[in-house]
Amino acid sequence: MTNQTRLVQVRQQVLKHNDVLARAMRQRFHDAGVYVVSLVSSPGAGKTSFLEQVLTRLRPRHRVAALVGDLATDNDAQRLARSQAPVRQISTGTICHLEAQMVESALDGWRLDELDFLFIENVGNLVCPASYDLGEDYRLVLLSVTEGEDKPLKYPTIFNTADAAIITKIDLAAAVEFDRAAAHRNIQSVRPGMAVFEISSKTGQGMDEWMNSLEFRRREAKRALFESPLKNVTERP
Ligand SMILES: Nc1nc2c(ncn2[C@@H]2O[C@H](COP(=O)(O)OP(=O)(O)OP(=O)(O)O)[C@@H](O)[C@H]2O)c(=O)[nH]1
Ligand SMILES: [Mg+2]
Repeated sequence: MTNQTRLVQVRQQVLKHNDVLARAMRQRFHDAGVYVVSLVSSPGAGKTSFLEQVLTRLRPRHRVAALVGDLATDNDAQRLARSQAPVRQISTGTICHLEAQMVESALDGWRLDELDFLFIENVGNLVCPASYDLGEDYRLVLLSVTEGEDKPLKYPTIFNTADAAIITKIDLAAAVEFDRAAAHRNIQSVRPGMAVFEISSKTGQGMDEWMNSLEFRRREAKRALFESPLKNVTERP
């Protein structure tokens, strides 16, 4: 057996182990009635800024909490905690993505049945997080206008594993000559029919529409579980 073959086998075992745990966690989330949303993007695309807005807007009406992953620092957890929601930082050290096991450990001691929404901000990376199911109901991929319209074409896997895309920093679109039509075309060519939202965490543009869509999705997910509980456990493609 070559070293290459062994490496591939170990990687497959790690991914399989992650999938099994993620599946169990998805069931646990559904049983507790908490709707779980994860966020993936390149570093600095605006995940934490967006989540600060989302947590602050949801808090008056819903019970919300967040986990946030980074290689180092608890900067993002401190920022998110300003919303008054419970927040925990996951420090991954040298690992470029979150894994189901890390999420499970970070949830230790939290009563999931006392939450309506749990948000998980992944490590900023457009490659590694794509392979790791975290048991979430809804995965968002964020793309900022400053990154270039071609990112969906260059990193198709992360767009393929997400349920919706958010174009962030739309307030900067004109300054960086963002080609809106090209960005939408590229997203749709990778993932036809994908829902796409344009938002600015600075001005609030597009936030109302996105919040309405999130609440609608949660209601629909609850209704689907109620009508067909056997469909409870699903896997991320
Ligand atoms: N103009 C503008 N700037 C933004 C917006 N959203 C985020 N930023 C800025 O972009 C930078 C990165 O934002 P973060 O929210 O930290 O991005 P992130 O994706 O959480 O970054 P990592 O967790 O390090 O991957 C910060 O300087 C933000 O102030 C936006 O909507 N408009
Ligand atoms: Mg962040």
